[in-house]
Amino acid sequence: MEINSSANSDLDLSFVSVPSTVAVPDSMNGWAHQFQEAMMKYTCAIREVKTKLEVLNDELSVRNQRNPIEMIKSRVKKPMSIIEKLQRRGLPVSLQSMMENLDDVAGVRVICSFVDDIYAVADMLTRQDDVGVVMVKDYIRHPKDNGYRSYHMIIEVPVFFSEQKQYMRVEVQIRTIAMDFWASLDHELKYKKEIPNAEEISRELRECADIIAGTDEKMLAIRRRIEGQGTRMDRPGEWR
Ligand code: 0O2
Repeated sequence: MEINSSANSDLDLSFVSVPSTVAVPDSMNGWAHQFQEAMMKYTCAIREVKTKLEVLNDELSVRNQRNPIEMIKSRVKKPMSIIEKLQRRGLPVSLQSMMENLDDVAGVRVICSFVDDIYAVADMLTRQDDVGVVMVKDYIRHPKDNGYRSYHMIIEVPVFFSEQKQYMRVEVQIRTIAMDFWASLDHELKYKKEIPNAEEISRELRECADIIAGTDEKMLAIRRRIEGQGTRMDRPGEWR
C-alpha cells in the first residue's frame, strides 16, 4: 500500500508576497510603526486563511484522489495602493481609515482546476464557524462587462495575538487556472500607460474571456463524464 505522506505537495508552489522591508511613503511617516504592526497583523490573517485552505485541500486530496486547489497566492496591499484607494474613495488617509474601510489589505487568491471546485472551496470556508462572511461577489455567474470572472469573498477571521484576539478581514479571490491567466494579462495591460488600439485590445480580451469560460465549462463536463464512468481522475496534471 502506498500512502501519500505529502498530500499537499502541490501547494509547495504557494507563496506569500510580503516585502521584508516596506517603503513607507512620507505621508505615513507619523504612523510608520503602527503601520508596520498593522501589516504584520494582516500577514498573520493571511497565514490563518491559507492554513484553512491547505487543510481542506489535504483532506479532499486524500478522500477524492484529486486536488481541488492548484495554487494559493497571497499578498498584503502595497502602501501606495492603500493611499490611492483611500483617496479615490474620498476617505481620510490614516491607519484607522485603512483598518475600517479597506477590506482587501490582506488578499488570498485561490487557483482551482475546475469551476465546481471554486464553489466547493467557498462553501467549505463559509461553513467554518470561526469564519465570518462579510461580502460575496460572484463575478463568475455575473461577469464584469470586460469579461472578468472570479469569485470574491470578504471574510473575517480571528487571529490570536499575545494580548488580544483580533478579527481581521481578508479578501479571498477564487478562480480557475484559465480565469487567472486572463486576469493576469488584463491586469498587466491596465498598468501600461499607452496602449495603441486599446479599444480593439479590450474587445479581443472580452472575446478571450468568453472562450475561456466556454473551455472551463467543457473541461468540467469532460471530468464529470469520466467520473460518471466510474473512473476516478488520478491526480490530473500531476507530474509523475
Ligand atoms: P490588486 O492589485 O489586485 O489588489 P475597487 O475596484 O477595488 O475600488 P472593489 O469593490 O474592492 O472596488 O473591487 P472588486 O470588484 O471586488 O475587485 C477588487 C479586486 O478584484 C481588484 O483589486 C483585482 O484584484 C480584482 N479585479 C476586479 N476587477 C478586475 C478586472 O477587471 N480585471 C482584473 N485583472 N482584476 C480585477 P485591485 O485593488 O484593483 O488590484
